[in-house]
Amino acid sequence: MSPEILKAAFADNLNFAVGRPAEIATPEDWYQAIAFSVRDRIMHRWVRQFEKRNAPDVRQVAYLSAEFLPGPHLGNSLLNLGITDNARKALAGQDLDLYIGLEEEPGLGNGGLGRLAACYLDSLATLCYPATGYGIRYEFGIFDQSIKDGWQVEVTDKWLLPGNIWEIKRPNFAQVVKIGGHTETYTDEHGAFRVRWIPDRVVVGVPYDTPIVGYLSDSCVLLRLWSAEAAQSFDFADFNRGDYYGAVEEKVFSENISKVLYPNDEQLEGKRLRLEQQYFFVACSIKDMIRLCLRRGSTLERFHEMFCVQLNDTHPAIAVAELMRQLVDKYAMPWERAWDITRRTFSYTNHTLMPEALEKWPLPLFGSVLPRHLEIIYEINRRFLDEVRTRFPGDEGKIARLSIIDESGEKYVRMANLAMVGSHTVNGVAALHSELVKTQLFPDFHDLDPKRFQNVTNGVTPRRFLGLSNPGLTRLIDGRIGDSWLSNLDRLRELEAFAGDVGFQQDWMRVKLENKTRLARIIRDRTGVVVDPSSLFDIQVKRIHEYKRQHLNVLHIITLYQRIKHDPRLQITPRTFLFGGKAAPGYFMAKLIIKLINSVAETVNQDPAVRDLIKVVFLPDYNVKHAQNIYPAADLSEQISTAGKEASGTGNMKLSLNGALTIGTLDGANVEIREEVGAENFFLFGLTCEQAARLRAGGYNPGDYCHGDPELRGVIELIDSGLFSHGDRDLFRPITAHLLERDDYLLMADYRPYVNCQQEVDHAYRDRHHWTRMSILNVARMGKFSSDRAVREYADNIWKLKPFAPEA
Ligand code: CBF
Repeated sequence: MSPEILKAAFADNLNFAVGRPAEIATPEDWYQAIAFSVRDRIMHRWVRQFEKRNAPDVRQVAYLSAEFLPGPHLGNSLLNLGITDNARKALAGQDLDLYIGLEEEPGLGNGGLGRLAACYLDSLATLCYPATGYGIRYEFGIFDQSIKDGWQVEVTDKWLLPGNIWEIKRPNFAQVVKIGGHTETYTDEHGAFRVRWIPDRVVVGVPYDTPIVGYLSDSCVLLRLWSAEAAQSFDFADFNRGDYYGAVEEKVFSENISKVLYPNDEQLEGKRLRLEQQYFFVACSIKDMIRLCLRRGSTLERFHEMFCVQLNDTHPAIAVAELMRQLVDKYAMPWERAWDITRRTFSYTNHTLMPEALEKWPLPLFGSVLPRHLEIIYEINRRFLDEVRTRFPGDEGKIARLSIIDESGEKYVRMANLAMVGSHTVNGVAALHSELVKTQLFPDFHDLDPKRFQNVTNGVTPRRFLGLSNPGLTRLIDGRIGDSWLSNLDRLRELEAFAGDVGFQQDWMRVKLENKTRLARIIRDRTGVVVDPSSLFDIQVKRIHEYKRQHLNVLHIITLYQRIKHDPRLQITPRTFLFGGKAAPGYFMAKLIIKLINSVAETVNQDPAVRDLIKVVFLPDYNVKHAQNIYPAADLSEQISTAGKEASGTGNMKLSLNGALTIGTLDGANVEIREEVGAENFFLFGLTCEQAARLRAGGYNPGDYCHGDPELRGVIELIDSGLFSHGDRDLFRPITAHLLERDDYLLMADYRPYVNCQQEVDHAYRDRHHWTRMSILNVARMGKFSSDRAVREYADNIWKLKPFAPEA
């Protein structure tokens, strides 16, 4: 698409869609005009695909996810359409990057899980698979984080305030969803015994569609997000009686369902509204699939041939019971046939081993929201446990563990068990995690049917996380190996040949320094802290969680601080420690860790004795947009979770893809990253998963580690002395007391190996050529971690899905 055509499109949209003459147009107006022009080109592709998608033999994947975290659309869509350069030319001197930077991102997810879903949509589109992502159009996404006096303050997200150009409302495909009430039996016209659900209330789900364009592929997939509206938003009867508030109450009540994203990452929020949200989007999505199936002239007997449905964690697991309800209650299908179709339709991805994230709903709550589903779940469970009994007669322990209903005390519905029973395949998200899913999480299900278990190691899209966010490195790589690697990441291997080339290394260092200089400017503008771009950028960006161990990183910083204070002539590699991440608003320890980071930053950054050898920064409001500026600038990637706790991680992949070296434990996908990049290019430390288990089993006493290590003891004492808290000796006591008394995440045991490993990092960074060689090799060997590879594995091994043939 030539610059002239784009120029005309921008001018047209500025006039006709935005309604502003160029002479008075603001940057926001220009952003809109460009975005409309780009959307037109995406819609054009979407419309052209209509026939293909609706052909009777096309099977598609429905990716059900309560979270999607796509990041801003404009820059990525320009890249995927291959028109960024021409758009720049069309703007003749205006700053395209400024306009791109104005876009609010849809923060419709908490972290890794939602971002993974967005990477998979990018790859599904790029690889031309027929696919729809179904989710919730939260009016308020993840909160914006600001820092006041070192503490996290949550500010309501308002992503929809400036309007959202990328979505199209489709009221004609709205769905009605029942909630609450009771069930009753009746006999139908054929004399058959049937059940119907009489709800307390109904809400309407209205879909908003965002087409996601693939990279240079002519293909699009759909992101369909449901928004809740009242069935009848204005009750005239109430209004006429003079009850104005009553008249709008129903509207407010219904709309609450899609109002706000629960801001908990890997923590169960057992609230009624959360269950309603889950059911709401699942019910709308299943009905939408049934509609599409019938519209294409198929019977529901073939539902599973037209749709495979991926459950992104247990949040959408109620879909199993909902499809059964539709097939049996509404379409009068015999139970056995409906169950066969259901089992062939669903597959389930587990994303966590954290017990607090495994969803279970108190039975009374569940029954009051979804009375019919509870009956269906009981019936699924009865039939399932009958089978188990014939295989394992008399093993009541096994039966209790496999049951969808937890009856060990107060009764619960276990959503993971429902997902397991209702799916043909379950997968973990990294090799180690998939093993632990078999051996720790679902050993009884594994005994029952080992063939059902698979691994699909996560992947990330190289388009957004290298092509878009790191144009300098992209150009450098293009210059050596051509540009097709963005759609075939294995081609990065060809860079290995240049890893020792001094000229190439110098260019590589130059690009890294430019990226660090840019980030240093952002840090200064957003926090006031001045950092030196030539220092080692040591980066830990992710949700704040005790198992991710941001506080282990802090213990290392305080160790260095202590060493510098004890020895004023000490020489260490100058470092900038950068943290970013949000804490769940109700997670006290996580919020205290943020306060600790900021308090240590305040003390260390201002102490002249430190001679600027270390700087500590907490960059507020970590999100996709900010991440894109951070990854390219990283020298060191902190992946230091307690082994066996991080399912996979994906930030680890994005940082390595941008040339950062990893310091990490053998946890999640770190294991595979290390295998790929080579042990010699990875800083490994800490307990393995088995060692951690043995240590706990043998009676772990964290205090012993502290007492046996004077340096560690000094660090803990320094925190307790009030030095970082203006003399308040109690402020951080919950952290230090937990470390000394319980230390669930084994920081004390891993402290010394971590600090020693950091010393190796310090030495390695002094040899810049060797470091750069390692950095090049990290990038060269990241091919495996493309989301294209992951999506192909899902398509081939789980969904049995074929891509569309490329356009002639
Ligand atoms: O699989 C994607 C990511 O999901 C999580 O973020 C999650 O929410 N369960 C995990 O914590 C990550 O390890 C994982 O990479």
